Amino acid sequence: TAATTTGPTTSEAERAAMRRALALAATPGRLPGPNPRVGCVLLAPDGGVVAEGFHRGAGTPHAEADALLRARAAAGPDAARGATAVVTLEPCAHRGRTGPCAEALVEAGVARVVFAQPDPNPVAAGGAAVLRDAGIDVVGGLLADEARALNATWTRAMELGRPVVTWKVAASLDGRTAAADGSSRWISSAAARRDAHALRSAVDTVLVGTGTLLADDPALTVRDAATAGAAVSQPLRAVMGRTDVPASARVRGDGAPAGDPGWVHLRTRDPRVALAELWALERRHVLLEGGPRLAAAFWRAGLVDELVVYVAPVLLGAGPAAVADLGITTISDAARLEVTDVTVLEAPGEDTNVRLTLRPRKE
Ligand code: AOF
Ligand code: ZN
Repeated sequence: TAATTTGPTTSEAERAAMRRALALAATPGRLPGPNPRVGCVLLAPDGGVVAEGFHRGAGTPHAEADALLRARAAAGPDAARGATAVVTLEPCAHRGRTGPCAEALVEAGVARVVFAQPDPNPVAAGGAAVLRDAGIDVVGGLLADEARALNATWTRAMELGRPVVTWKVAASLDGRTAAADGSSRWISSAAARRDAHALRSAVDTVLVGTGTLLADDPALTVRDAATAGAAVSQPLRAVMGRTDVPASARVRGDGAPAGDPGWVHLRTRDPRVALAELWALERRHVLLEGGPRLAAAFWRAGLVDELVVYVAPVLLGAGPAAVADLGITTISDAARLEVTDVTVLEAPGEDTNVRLTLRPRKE
């Protein structure tokens, strides 16, 4: 893909503008939600910057629309005529909450569009063809890897057509998530629990089974993240299973923090059905937080994309395992994973915990 990031098809001014557009896209403080980070720079024919824009979150103008608005505010209705639009994502061809940007660029009279990542969202894709059909010069792929990295999980979800699934486990050295009597506070250290809350704030959905709900009554909110102090984004709380959720369950959100996105009960045991329902709610990244049967169902369905395991230097010898029966009876059938990161979590006065990040090996 390196071949598509440079070459004779773009100018130095366009490459510099794309780097600026990537930086704009990464501007902090955007709204939580289902949309990608996107930046846009409008260049005059002489290479000077006409206007810049970026997307602030679902329901607000797309990056291209934002840049066009600013150009017009600064220089009138014809501000973008003959300009080159440099965008980190292929302009959209659909009317969703806003858009379509490809048509807006045509109407604004831009002469050329340089974009980084082709839009992996089948609903919105096709903007490059719309622009070419209107006689606009279009180049795609400039710094595409950087643009993809900026929206790595979003891109993966779009390609999968379902939310990305991260399975989180907090366990003893012998892989148990609670003692024999069900008590589980506190296997992990405070540093590991803080880290796990930061993980929660990085996803848009936290999912547990009704078994875990009834056993632990988890609140599933972000309370203790490393980002404490700043506004923390709260995930949707999802419960999966046929059993009713008690009226008193904490997941319902009594005393939920500001910006609470609420909760949902998915009345199914089928992980595919659950993910389809979450996809319909525009969820892009689900954190599986228990219990062992839910984890086994997702694993057996091939629906775990990533694992994060907090290992505590604690032995229990009995108690529930992190995952239920996977149908494996002999070692040659063992599920084998690849470790992508090892982080030692240490804090004064507490036990050292280790965070392993893993992904399933592709067969
Ligand atoms: C964005 N921001 O700057 C661009 C996007 O339903 P909507 O209107 O929110 O559209 C979302 C889709 O539009 C998104 O998934 C992506 O495919 C496309 N382009 N989206 O949120 C932008 N340019
Ligand atoms: Zn758009």
